[in-house]
Formats: sequence, C-alpha cells, structure tokens
Amino acid sequence: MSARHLTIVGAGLAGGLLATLLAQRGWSVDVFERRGDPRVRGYAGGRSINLALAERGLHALRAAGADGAVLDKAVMMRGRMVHGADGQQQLLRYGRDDSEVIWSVSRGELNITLLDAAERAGARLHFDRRLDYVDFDARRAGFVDDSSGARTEHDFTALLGADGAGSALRTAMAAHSDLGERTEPLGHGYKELEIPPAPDGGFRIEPNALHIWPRGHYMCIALPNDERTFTVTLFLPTAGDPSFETIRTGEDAHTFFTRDFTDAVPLIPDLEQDFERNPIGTLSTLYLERWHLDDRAVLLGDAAHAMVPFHGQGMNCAFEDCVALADHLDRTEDRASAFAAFERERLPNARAIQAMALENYLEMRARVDEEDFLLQRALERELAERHPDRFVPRYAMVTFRRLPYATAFERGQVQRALLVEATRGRGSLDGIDRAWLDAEVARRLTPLPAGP
Ligand code: FAD
Ligand code: 8R5
Repeated sequence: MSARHLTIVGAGLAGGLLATLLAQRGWSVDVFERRGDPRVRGYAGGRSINLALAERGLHALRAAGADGAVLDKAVMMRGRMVHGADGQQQLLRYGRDDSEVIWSVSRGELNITLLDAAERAGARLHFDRRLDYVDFDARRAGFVDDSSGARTEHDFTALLGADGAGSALRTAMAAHSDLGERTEPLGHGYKELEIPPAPDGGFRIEPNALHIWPRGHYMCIALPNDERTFTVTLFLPTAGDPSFETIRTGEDAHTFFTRDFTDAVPLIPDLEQDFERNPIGTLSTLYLERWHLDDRAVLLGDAAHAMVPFHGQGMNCAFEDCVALADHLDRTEDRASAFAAFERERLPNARAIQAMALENYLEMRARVDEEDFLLQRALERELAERHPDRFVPRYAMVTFRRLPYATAFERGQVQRALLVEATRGRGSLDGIDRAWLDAEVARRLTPLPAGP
C-alpha cells in the first residue's frame, strides 16, 4: 500500500470536502459511508434541512473549487429578523453591508455537490459501508452494509474520522487508548417545523434574513430554503415549564404557539402534524483531550468536537478542519507528526467556538430583547466604525473573518469588558467619554491584519 493513501470514514459534510481536497492534492483516497449514495436514491436525510454557511466554510469550499456551485443555490441572510412578542419585526444587520452576510444552503444539495467534487478529483466512494470495528494492530477495518448485512474488510494506512457526532471510529480509538472524552448535554432540545410557500408561490416572510423569536428561556428560529419554504426550529428545555415534558402533543404545541409565537401560527399550517411526526433533537457539546492515535487515526468535525448550534459554526468549523488537516498532511512527511500538529492547531480553536456557541444561545433567546444589550450593541457599532482595524464585533470575527476562533474569543472578552464598563449605569450613549474610550481601544486591542 502506498504511503500516499488515506481512508476517510463518513461521506457527510467534512468527509466529502476532505476527500476532494486530498484527492486534488494527489492523495489516493477511499471513503466509506454508512448510508446509500444520496445521488441515486434521493437524499436519505428526509425533510429539507438548511444550514448557515459563513466565511470560514465558504473559504474552504473555495479551496476545493466548490464555492460557485454552492452559492448558486444559496439564499442570502443579511441579519437577524427579531420577532417581538407583540408581533413587531426588526432587522438587525449582521455586517456592514451585503459583503458581510451568511448563506442558507440545503444540506442535501451541499452533500451531493461535495460527493461529485470528490469523485471528479479521483476519490473512491464506497456507500452502504458502516464502520463496524477496527483492528489497529493489523491496520484493518470492518464494514457492514446495513441493508443486506454483507460484511467487508479494508486494509488502511491511516483512518480519518469524519463520521459525525456518534463516531464509530472514536469509539474504536477509545477502546485502544483514553481520549479524555466528556459529553455535556445542554438540557434543551429542538423540533423542526415548516413554513410552506405562500399561495402565490413566493416566500411567506422576508427571505433574506435569519428569523428569531426570542422568548427568554426558549426561542424559535427560521432559515429560508431556495424552494421558498422556511425550516423553523423550536428550541426548548427538556424539563421544567414550558418544556418538551409539558408540551407533548400537537395540540399542546398549537396552544403554546398561539400564546408565545402568535405571529408564527398562521405561517405553519401543519404545526400539529410536524410537531407530532418530527423527533426531538438533542443538543450537547463533546470535548476530547486527544483527537489522534499516533499515525493510525485522527478525528475531525463533529466526531472530534460536536457543539451546540447557536453560532451556526459546526459545519463551518468542520470545513476549516478539513483545510488544516490537508495542509498538515501535505507539509509534514511523518504522519504521526502531521496528526499531532493538526490537533495542536485545531483543538484550542474548537474549544473556543464551542464556548462561543453556548454563549450565543443566551444572546439569541434573551439578550436581543434587552435594554443594556441594545446599548452595548450601539456602542459596539460606533467603536467598530471608529476603529475598524482594532475593534471588530465578536460575531463578525467568527462569521466574516478567518482569524483563529481562540483569538476571536479572547478579543471578544476584552471588547465585552470595555462595553460593559463604558455603558454601566447609563441609559444612552450621551456623555460617554470618547477620548478615554479611544485610548482604551488602542491600549487593549492590537490592530488586526486587513481582509477576512
Ligand atoms: P456529518 O455531516 O454528520 O457527517 C457524518 C457522516 O458519517 C454521515 O454521512 C454519516 O452517515 C456517516 N457515518 C456515521 N457513522 C458512520 C459509520 N459508522 N461508518 C461510516 N459512516 C458513518 N452547522 C453550521 O455551520 N451552520 C448551521 O446552520 C448548522 N445547522 C445545523 C442544523 C441541524 C439540524 C444540524 C443537526 C446541524 C447543523 N449544523 C450547522 C452542524 C453541522 O451539520 C455539523 O457540524 C456538520 O455536519 C459536521 O460535519 P461532519 O462531516 O463532521 O458530520
Ligand atoms: N442547528 C445558525 C446562527 C447565529 C444567528 C445569530 C443559530 C438547527 C439543529 Cl440556532 C442557530 C445560527 O446569532 O443571529 N447562524 O446560523 C443556525 C442555527 O441553528 C441551526 C439551523 C440548527 C442544529 C437545529
């Protein structure tokens, strides 16, 4: 077997992109995927599910030459459309202009685009192959076809684990050596509902926004699909009141929505059926202390660092992992060193985005409605304009820039402290000492390099 051969487990979002990047760089690549080929049987994921694609993910797609095909079918989201309890709507822009936006893309279409790109680049894709066991000493992996029960074996030089949050490779690695694994459940779950097109075939609400209904301890969001529907997600505690324990039936959901999400009720005609048919999704953060097993296996994407969804960065981070891993493998002859360097670079950044994703839940569900938050936001905007090279809002550092997540997290803490200090006890921005602020910005924040 050649030294330039690699085996990827999972042909989801990270697996498809990683296979493309490696095959394009001349690696011999085999990919094993549990499910069938979505291009043959229609996408097995079922309902139309969309994801928010931001600069980090887009940049990785550019590296694979797949950005054009993806953006062709994407819907631009300029900001948060906040739906108050009184039915009032307000658009809060994410960026400075339409160059700073996020994109709603269909998971099914994105997956297919990446599989096509991987095959075009020369990767060999094997569907209906669920990783079942790994013999690390013999460097042999066993797979099962879940529809026929057929078993196959494959000799590998190294396994790259892109098999998602429930990673079978991670389980196999953990049986071999301690990965320091810890899963932290959020205590909230989610349920997906659908807003169909309007009778005239158009969108029922503003298409170019990410809609949020913040309600304190819970919320709904809605992302547009290019077929003029919206996928609505209700995020709710798993216990307490209200929670998925108190809201069980479609009728419960209807009553709850009529009280708390009044303006959304006429938009979701199948609310009761959607609620009863769709499963409750679980949310947790997965922390590992180690992502690799010498030169034989490494984890990336959700398999290494599943996170809560509230920054919309799970896929974006997984795509950034792919570029980093491909770079380390290209740069470093010795595979164990390449895996170690990848882990050293990416693990602290994964920790940072995991923490920021947790924090963003509170901001989305509660803070967007609060007075002191809006004042801090107003000052943040002003400082970003006065000091564009030094003061970049944290959301923008995460979403529109590519500086390491850990750097965005650290600078965000410095900026937050300054905003809190400057606005404490105030009802407006009048009277804040701008000269002092400017000096503090210069003292506490070094200039960032220009560009994304
Ligand atoms: P996955 O995309 O889950 O791929 C794993 C693949 O491995 C799958 O194809 C699976 O079938 C396969 N597999 C699993 N087990 C085995 C096995 N034993 N053998 C072989 N193959 C196997 N992120 C964002 O950035 N923005 C968003 O807006 C966003 N929205 C989301 C909405 C929803 C509803 C969900 C659930 C997630 C969302 N995410 C979002 C997160 C994002 O989907 C994940 O972070 C991303 O898919 C991770 O990619 P991955 O390749 O690591 O895992
Ligand atoms: N993932 C997202 C954001 C940030 C929006 C903001 C938030 C649904 C299961 Cl909850 C969520 C964001 O701060 O204004 N950008 O992209 C995607 C999100 O949820 C996705 C759709 C989701 C997992 C269910």
